[in-house]
Amino acid sequence: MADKEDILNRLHEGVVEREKEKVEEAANEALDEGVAPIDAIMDGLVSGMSEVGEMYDEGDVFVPEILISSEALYAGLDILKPHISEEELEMEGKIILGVVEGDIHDIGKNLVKLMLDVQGLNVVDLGKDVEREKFVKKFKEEDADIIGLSAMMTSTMGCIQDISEMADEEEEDIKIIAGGAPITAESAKEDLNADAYAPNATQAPEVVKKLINQ
Ligand code: B1M
Repeated sequence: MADKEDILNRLHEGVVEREKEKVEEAANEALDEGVAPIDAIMDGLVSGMSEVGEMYDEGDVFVPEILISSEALYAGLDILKPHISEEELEMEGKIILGVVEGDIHDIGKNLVKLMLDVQGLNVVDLGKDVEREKFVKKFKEEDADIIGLSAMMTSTMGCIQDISEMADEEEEDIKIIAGGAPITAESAKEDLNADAYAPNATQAPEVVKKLINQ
């Protein structure tokens, strides 16, 4: 019988080594052995993808390898996601979520979506490379509570400030949470004029909850 650490390691390695079947096998084993799906996702799959990110930065892997790693990650997610406990559904509210214009990095946003989804929040996912104007427009159409913006490049994070300015022009108080690798808590508030920031998908639900209740 495999222990939790061994299963998490295999999920991590499967993503790093781009072995979809290894990930699928370990994900099924995680369910059989009672490993919490959220732990398997965050401490196995996401931790593996973080290592792939570092390898890319070091020039050890390139774009095609990254895409195969992310396919392995999604294969694991497909198995684990339906088993996340219903008891975790404790949030109320609606968020308009998307990756900003010019940016197609959506793995992080999809994980944030997953974490909000499983806690019961109504997530309207606009996808990636979303035109600036669309966020506020959808917010009004959907009568949402907040907007969530993800940006992964220094060249695209400025969109958050543009969207925030558009939100300020509206009569109602539109709150924005921002996240993504080049953003810090400080830059989110001071440079991009966001109301809140979450460093990762695990912490996002708590920050979103606070923002909705403000
Ligand atoms: Co690109 N890429 N990429 N890339 N890519 C980065 C981001 C880069 C840092 C790599 C590098 O050069 N070192 C760099 C940006 C440099 C910069 O501006 N600072 C870069 C570049 C330059 C590019 C291209 C321009 C390359 C090229 O074509 N020359 C191109 C851009 C295309 C475009 O967007 N227009 C490009 C393309 C790609 C791929 C398509 C190959 C692929 C994306 C696949 C996809 O997402 N579907 C890709 C990838 C995978 C990466 C790296 C390797 C990994 C990103 C990732 O998925 N991380 C990345 C290097 C790195 O990060 N070390 C890199 C794993 C993910 C789980 O983490 O996305 O940070 P992350 O999300 C976290 C948190 O940030 C947070 O929670 C998430 C989960 O915990 N978070 C939020 C994210 N959004 C949030 C929102 C919130 C709250 C928290 O509230 C709303």
